Amino acid sequence: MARSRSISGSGVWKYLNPAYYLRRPRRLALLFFLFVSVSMVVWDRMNLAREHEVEVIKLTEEVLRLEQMLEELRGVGDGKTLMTHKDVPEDPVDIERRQKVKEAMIHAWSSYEKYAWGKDELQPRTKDGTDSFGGLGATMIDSLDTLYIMGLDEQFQKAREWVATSLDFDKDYDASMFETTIRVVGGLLSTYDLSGDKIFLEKAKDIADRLLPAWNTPTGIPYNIINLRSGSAHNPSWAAGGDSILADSGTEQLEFIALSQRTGDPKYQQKVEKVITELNKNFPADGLLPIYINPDNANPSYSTITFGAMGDSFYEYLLKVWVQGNKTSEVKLYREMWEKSMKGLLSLIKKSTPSSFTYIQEKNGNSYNDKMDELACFAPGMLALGASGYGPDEEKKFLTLAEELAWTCYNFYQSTPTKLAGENYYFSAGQDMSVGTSWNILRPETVESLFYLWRLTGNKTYQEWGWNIFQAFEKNSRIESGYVGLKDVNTGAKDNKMQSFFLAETLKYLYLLFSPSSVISLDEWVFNTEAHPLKIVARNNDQRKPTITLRQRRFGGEIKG
Ligand code: DMJ
Repeated sequence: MARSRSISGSGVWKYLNPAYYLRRPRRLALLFFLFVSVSMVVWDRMNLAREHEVEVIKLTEEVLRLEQMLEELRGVGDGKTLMTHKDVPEDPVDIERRQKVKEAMIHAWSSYEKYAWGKDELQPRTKDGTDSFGGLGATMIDSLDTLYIMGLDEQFQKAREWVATSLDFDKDYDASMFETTIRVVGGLLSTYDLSGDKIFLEKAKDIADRLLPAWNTPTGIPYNIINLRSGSAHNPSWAAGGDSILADSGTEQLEFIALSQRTGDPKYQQKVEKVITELNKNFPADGLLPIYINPDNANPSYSTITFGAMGDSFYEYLLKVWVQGNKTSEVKLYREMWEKSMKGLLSLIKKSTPSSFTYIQEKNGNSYNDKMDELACFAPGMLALGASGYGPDEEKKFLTLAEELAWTCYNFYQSTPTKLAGENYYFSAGQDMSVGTSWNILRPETVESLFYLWRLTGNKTYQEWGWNIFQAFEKNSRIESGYVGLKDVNTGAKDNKMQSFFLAETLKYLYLLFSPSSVISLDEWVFNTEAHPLKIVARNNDQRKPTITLRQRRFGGEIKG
């Protein structure tokens, strides 16, 4: 009993009593010494851990740099180097940033591979996939050429196997012919042009043949929805009066002309060119068409005129078919129509107050709407690409306009707390821009324009802007299982979708923004609206023989021009 009292009573508790130590200075000194030693050890460990973290980051960067050097050496082995065409050595900052973008692609792709393999799109937060395009492997096909261009050989081969063995278009599914064309036909044709592998051409032909009945209308202006198995076609029920949508009907020309060139079968080209000749019959002097067109008589309905949703890529393709056709007399009509539309675009240009941001209005009848979609931010790139076809004065004017619009689009990003752009913006007197619909779904249009402006002006500012946007995606949209959009760019609240165009377009344009201009040179390639590069081929009236000579190249690192 006496022993137990001494442990629970004065025996242990006395050591916690300060008076005990005041009476024993030696013990106090010992205790102080112990406290200082332990603190120093803890502090030392924490410092060491921090130093290790820094070391690991440095090593990761070093690994990326060495990988890059290895790829350059492989390039030398192939008789190519990563020098630009002007033989200027690459800026090391570009190399580092390109690697960072490549790493982002690896993260996006491996998340898709892990959680949504073969599905149309990854839902990163629920870690599963969804078939938003009828189960056509949209992300797989949209990513093929990006993987190829970035030199991600293993990933590319695995995706190629899936295309060869599991991709099946025989589906009782009402597909959007626009989305199917730009993502699937475009993605497959681009990968065929890059790799020379015939499987991609066969698959492109298979899906294009299933889409062809959509053009069987009285005018040849297509219905926008088609059943992939039965070929029965119609327009979406929500479109005004059963009309066809302008962008959906005028954004198949590049892909179907390319398919005719590569197969030697003219039927694809004939269908899509008929649409343009039909629209040209009553093409207005300002080249601006409303977003709804009647497929029975080709009359435009009273509806919005816009360079944003549902109008945008019609104008883009007028220019790009001219580029694809080598800018020859055979494609003169496309350039003429495009130049008319650019007159119309000029009539929609306005400046905000107080900061003088240049923007493109929308129009309905005689009334103008001070609203601009982020989707319309493809326009600076288009203007820069088309400027060189004008004489010197017009060229300068359109290039200046492109640069001004790019500044506005960049500010769509810079003006929000997350530094990511909302879906559209309103302009009001004295207040410049304000976000309308506030989501961001990882769209590419602004970085697409920055890519064109960088390539065509050489101004490094556009690289800086692109890098800032990339960092905002990394900060807000990257999660452990992929990349997500934002429900609201003001709060940063996340959605649950990794859009396939993030891998097809956003990351590809960012990667090319930091690559030499000989990589997918704009003199040799034309990008479809989903960023799938198609090789520019001499146009030949005799479509019986393919006129394309493909570069068959073994895989050996990143593509180098
Ligand atoms: C893509 O599918 C294409 O760029 C299309 O032209 C517009 N919408 C998305 C990206 O925002």
